[in-house]
Amino acid sequence: TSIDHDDALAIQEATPKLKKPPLFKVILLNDDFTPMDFVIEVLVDFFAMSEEAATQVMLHVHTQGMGVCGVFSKDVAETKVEIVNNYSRENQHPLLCAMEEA
Ligand code: TYC
Repeated sequence: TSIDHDDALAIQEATPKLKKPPLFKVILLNDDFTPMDFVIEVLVDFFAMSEEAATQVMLHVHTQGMGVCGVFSKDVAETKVEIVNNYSRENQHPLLCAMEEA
């Protein structure tokens, strides 16, 4: 009635392995021109951050050159990058959003 080592191996061999989908970091890049308030607005509106969290992330990007806005599935990360970059262009700011595998 108990499952021994050979049983376990047989089960493992017969079980299709489902790989965990990769996650992607969405990152913001610093630049010299985008107003700090605009970056905070982007983080609040598109990454559901509080004003306080958004200010911390913005200042991190401002001083360190880049920073993580969040970690998402590939589809969600791609959509966020596109939405943020389109919104920045529409408002004539050079702010850049990108993604990298986590
Ligand atoms: N460096 C910008 C400034 O001094 C502010 C800024 C922060 C720009 C974060 C982009 O991703 C960024 N106005």
